[in-house]
Amino acid sequence: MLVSWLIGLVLLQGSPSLPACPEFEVASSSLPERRAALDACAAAANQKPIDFFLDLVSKLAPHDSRTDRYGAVAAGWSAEELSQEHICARLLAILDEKGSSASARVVALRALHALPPEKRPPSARVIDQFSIEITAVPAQMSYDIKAFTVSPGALVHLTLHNPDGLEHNLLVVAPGSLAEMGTAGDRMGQVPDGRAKEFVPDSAKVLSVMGLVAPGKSSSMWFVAPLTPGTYPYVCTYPAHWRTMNGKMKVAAPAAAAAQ
Ligand SMILES: [Cu+2]
Repeated sequence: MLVSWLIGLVLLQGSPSLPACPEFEVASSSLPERRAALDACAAAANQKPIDFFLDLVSKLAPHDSRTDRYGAVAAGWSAEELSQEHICARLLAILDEKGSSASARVVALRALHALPPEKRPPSARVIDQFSIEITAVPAQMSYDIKAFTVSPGALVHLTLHNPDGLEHNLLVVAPGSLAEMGTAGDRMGQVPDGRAKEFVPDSAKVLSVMGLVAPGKSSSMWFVAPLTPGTYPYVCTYPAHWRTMNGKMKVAAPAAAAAQ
């Protein structure tokens, strides 16, 4: 524990604007282990754990692979701490800030969602959460669900089950960009680091990312639905899969969704 304190202290002193907490980032850590590491790093930085945590959150890159783990930590925080006025203000700033990454926004929204509605700031009192499970149909190169509808800005929890014999991923992409992102995935099959990048194109048109799911496994991701209504394709960009392995996420206000 002392070592992790010292590492955190050294790293913090080396780059005061960029908090770091190596023990917190260990992928295999359990939630209690993660919280203990975070508490130690925050103490070393002379900060309250939740403030230290929000500093880390604000640094999350778009489609950061740690997003779900950060979100689980956020959702596990006590209502007393999360509902403090300055914490709510910070969470709302991360949500609203144009410069915040998609990953930072989803962690902030999960923290607000963890609060009972009456303890949320008024502008976040109603948070629409939508859960969906999609299965890769064995030997069909397709998802079992071809379309679903969410409301703008909803907190979405999407699980992908893969009982197929091949790996698959699932990306939510910008309206009209299915073929462009699909062919970009195809090209990644021909470059050395394509697989290391899990065939995820480096493009602003990629809105949400679930990396490769191995045969027989399931994985899930959280994301915030776009605010702009429209039809957002979801697609597997493993080379040669995209033409049949895709679907449509419709973003529509609740009244419009009910009328569909
Ligand atoms: Cu696939």
